[in-house]
Amino acid sequence: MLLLRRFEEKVGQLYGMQKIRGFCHLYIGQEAIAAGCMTATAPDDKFITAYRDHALAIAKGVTPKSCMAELYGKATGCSKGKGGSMHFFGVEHGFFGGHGIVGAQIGTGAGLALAERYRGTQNVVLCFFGDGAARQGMLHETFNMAMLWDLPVVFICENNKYAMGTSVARTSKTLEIYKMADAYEMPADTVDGMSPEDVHNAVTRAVNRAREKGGPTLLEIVTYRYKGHSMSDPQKYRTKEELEEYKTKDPIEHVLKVLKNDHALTDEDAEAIIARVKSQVDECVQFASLPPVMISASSGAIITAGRVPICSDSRSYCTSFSKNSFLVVPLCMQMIFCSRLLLSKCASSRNPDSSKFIFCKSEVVK
Ligand SMILES: Cc1ncc(C[n+]2csc(CCOP(=O)(O)OP(=O)(O)O)c2C)c(N)n1
Ligand SMILES: [Mg+2]
Repeated sequence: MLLLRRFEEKVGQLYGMQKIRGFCHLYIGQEAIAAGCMTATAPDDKFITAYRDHALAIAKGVTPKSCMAELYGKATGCSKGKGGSMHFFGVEHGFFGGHGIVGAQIGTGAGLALAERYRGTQNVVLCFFGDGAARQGMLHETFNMAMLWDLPVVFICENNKYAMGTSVARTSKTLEIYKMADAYEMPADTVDGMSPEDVHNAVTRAVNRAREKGGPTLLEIVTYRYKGHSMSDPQKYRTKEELEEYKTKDPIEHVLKVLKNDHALTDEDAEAIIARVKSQVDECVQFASLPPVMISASSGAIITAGRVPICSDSRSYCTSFSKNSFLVVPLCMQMIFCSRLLLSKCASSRNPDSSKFIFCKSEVVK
């Protein structure tokens, strides 16, 4: 949890320094969910989530260095620098994104569970979505089919109280989201998302049920994000008092107390952990700041280059190899590149000539 927190605090700083650009949604405050889900699942289980994906990717085993490099738009990033903050991927670690369309991953998550069932594995899919996504039609269609086919999936609604600036109360008569499972006779529970232990226990129960062919579960994990919806959120929809109230339940502080009181953690031990995490995050920044690299389109190998084309973020521009030429790539083209990344998982299927265009936020190295 401390690594997730410090990683994202650093991301916030780097964003302010314009080292990281584009859309960026922080998970700070919600770390107990990532921690409890990680400890309650096995490496072969799968995670899929929305755009608030940094912490869940790291919890699933995607390396923090490759995550930071992704934020910098580097080819060494977990999505080869083509996805950015919202589209982290690590299929080899069981992390299936990183999705920007609210609620879309609910159907895709059930599809992943269907694949596991089809292949006859014991693996379970954890499918994360927000309270806002719970209002999407996709949820209802998916719940129906997932129950009908007893799919091995745990639906996790991270209820952080707001969808952008809109509170749950302004969008639904049903304030307790877990009750939406009743219509499909799906087992459901509500969980304190500020307690990693509670998250662990509830997810363990749901995962066991899914492994034993008991079908899906809906868990509404009640949490809070300390930061705005994204980096450009004036947060006028909530009070400072509300925020401060949740900070008193901070999961990291809570675990620190438990470790000190019940597990003989000393102040020196705690300092050592904090120092280790700090240097780990510093190493991530150093790694992401390395000169840009490019990937060979024919072999997939990473080749360092004196100067590579750049793309400052998913909404802006991309430069070509030549020093002064400046190629504007529209968003639709970038989306095609991103979908190709998802389909092929790497750039190796591309025409060698297309290696001229690599999405990279770093500065041009002379
Ligand atoms: C289909 C669709 N509609 C609208 C948006 C714009 N949008 C982006 S994030 C968001 C709020 C989603 O809130 P929630 O599901 O609670 O997730 P949280 O941001 O709180 O993690 C909206 C409406 C979108 N990306 N996709
Ligand atoms: Mg929300």
